[in-house]
Amino acid sequence: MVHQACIACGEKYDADEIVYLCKRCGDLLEVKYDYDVIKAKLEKSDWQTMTLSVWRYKDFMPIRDPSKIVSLNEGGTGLYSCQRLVNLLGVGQLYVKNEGENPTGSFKDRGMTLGITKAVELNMKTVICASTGNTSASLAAYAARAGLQCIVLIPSGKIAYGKLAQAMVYGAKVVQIRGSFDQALKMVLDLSEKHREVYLLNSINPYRLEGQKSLAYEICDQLNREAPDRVVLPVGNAGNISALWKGFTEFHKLGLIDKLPKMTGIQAEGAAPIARAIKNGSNEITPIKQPETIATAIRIGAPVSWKKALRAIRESKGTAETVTDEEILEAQKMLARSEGLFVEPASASSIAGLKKLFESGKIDKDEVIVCVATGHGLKDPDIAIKTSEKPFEVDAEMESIEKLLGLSKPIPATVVSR
Ligand code: AN7
Repeated sequence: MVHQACIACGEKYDADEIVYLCKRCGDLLEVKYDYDVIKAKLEKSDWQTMTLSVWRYKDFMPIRDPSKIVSLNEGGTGLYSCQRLVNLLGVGQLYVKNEGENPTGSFKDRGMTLGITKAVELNMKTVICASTGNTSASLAAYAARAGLQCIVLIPSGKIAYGKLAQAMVYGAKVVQIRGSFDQALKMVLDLSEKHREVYLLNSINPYRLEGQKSLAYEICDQLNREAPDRVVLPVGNAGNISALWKGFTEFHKLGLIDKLPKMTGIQAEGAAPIARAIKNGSNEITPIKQPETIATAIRIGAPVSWKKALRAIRESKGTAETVTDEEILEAQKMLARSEGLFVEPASASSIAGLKKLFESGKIDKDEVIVCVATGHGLKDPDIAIKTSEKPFEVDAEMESIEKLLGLSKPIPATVVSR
């Protein structure tokens, strides 16, 4: 039977109980399955012939009625082999999973298609989240798709414009909090516990992570049913690294892959409580009061899923690293210019972290690595414009353009070779 359980004390909760933290000990919950039941379902299922998408994996998901799924065609994103980047970095083998291809431009859509489907199953009419941007954009879209009211709390003045535009145009009630993301998250949690008619869809809600685990399944399927040696991804609130690890371990338990990847989390230097705990060998994190980074998506000082993330990193024998804003911006350009993949700064931190870990000898040359590019570059156009060369401006005359391009001496047509 599908149910929810506390990750610390094991207390069980019904799959349909609306509960965000364990009532006994206050820790996080996770969704639990009987894997023999899933195995039996898979034997009768046509999932392996379906196109790659979140819902190819519906037999692995905690939903009752597939006809009620709220979808915008999420998942099925490209896994790009990046040879030019390999040459630049010197690493063995590298793929980038481009989550910017999702309907609202980030991996959050994987969690929201499931989270909103669950909200509809539970007959909820209003959904809420706190967000550094992408969660709010995604929730607003899926709420609109399902006809639900949506409220989003964002730290005022500190989210990327593309994301704000999305939340606004999808019709969410957008509330800017004069404070940090961490304060906004505390507020939506308290609010949804007090007002039970408001359903919380931050990643503290374990159903969100069930959707996001599909990212791990897809990576394995795209690598012909094999896990990579290592997965490198940005860590903010730490839901995604927890979700991916759950996905990989489930595929492993079900006998679909025979090894597990090393989970490698990257944080921005000014917002790195998890990376610090890993480096210090600590079992706790020390929250950061005023997190700072240009990668606003991961400007988070008190990651809610820290305990799940530390477990994922340690159980998988992975690691964590911090990167500076400068390194993030350099990686963003490098990925765009070497592979044609334009990702937002938070996403580029995975490339920056990979570079750093490889250069310091912490990643081996023979590893097959997947970097998760979590969100599209157009989410934050201001940064890209600020850090790139300015466009040239000339008069609308052939001569001016030729001069600018250094094309002043025409080559006779006959000697132009192809
Ligand atoms: C592009 O939107 O937390 O470690 O509120 O937007 O699962 O939090 C965004 C997070 C990485 C970190 N990359 O993922 C939010 C929010 C991008 C992101 C992360 C986020 P988690």
